[in-house]
Amino acid sequence: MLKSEYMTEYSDFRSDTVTRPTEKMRKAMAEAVVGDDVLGDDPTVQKLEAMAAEIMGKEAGLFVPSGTMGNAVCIKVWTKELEEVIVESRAHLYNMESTHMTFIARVTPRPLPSVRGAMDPDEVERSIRKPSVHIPRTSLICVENTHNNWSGAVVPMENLKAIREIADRHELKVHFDGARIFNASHASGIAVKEYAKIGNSLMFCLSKGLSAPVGSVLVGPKDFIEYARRVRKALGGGMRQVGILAAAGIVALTDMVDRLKEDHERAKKLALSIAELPGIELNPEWIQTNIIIFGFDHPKFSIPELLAKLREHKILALATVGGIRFVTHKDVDDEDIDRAIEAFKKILF
Ligand code: TLP
Repeated sequence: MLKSEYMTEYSDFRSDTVTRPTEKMRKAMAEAVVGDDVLGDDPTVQKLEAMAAEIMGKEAGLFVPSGTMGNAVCIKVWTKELEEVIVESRAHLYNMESTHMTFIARVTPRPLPSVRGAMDPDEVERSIRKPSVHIPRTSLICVENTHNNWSGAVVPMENLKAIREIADRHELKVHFDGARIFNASHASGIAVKEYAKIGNSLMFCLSKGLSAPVGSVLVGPKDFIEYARRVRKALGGGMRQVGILAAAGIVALTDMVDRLKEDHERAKKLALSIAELPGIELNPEWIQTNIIIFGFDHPKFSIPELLAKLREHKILALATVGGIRFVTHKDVDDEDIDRAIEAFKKILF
């Protein structure tokens, strides 16, 4: 454990965003060759962007400070005012990104229900607006995989392909929120490149399970990325010697992808161990990746009370859409899982 790390007495299941950079990342950051990236001079950023584009099978990449900015930039590039975006009703970019769809892109969302993140393709097609002076024009469909607020569900490829076909038939764009696309790929065995084909653009995060300290990457066609670069600048996301951060991102893509399966195994173990406890509403079969969300209905404790009790046992988790969320990641190991299971048992029995 590095001296600069803190809160290590807690088992922190709040998010995979809490992961600290590895020692190899810190070393790569210290040694990174950097330049002014706004002037196009940072070779480490360029290396990361090219690497991301190659991995995802797209023409170009763009390093952005956060997943939220990445999604905001993509929606802004693909849409214009008086347009509408079809989005799954629990999607992160619709619910948890401070309304950038209306605030920045100035378009309206059209939220649709789903079965664990998979929207009904017929309903997607029916929701595409017919041209009229009275109503917005549909221009974009957004998909998310894995689906955070559906407990890290892997949205089936057939469903994504059906949505892509509809988009093609109606000449619409698709933006793919792939914040945790590597988790989806591990769980399904489908290559990230195959998922990336669904989206005209895809955003993925380096700072979640992949453990980089900061950053996400957009990938897409060259002209899209050129315009996205201008939008990023307009939003204040032009960063200077940012190769320092990109260096950690390169280590994330090189070293941290394969270990995600450990996070999935630990999440499954935790889910199976707590599913039967009093008050917990959880189907462990739904846990496919590193996110566990469960409902909680107990005669003695509310959700905030359970979270406070868990905290007394040095276990951190968060309340979210649909209940309580536990996320597994590099910085929780088997001992942390056992500690969480013990704490649940002590509190709920
Ligand atoms: N998710 C975070 C929080 O915002 C809730 C988390 O802890 O899970 N897309 C998806 C699917 C996400 O889960 C997130 C972050 C984002 C986009 C935004 O990424 P950041 O946090 O880098 O802006």
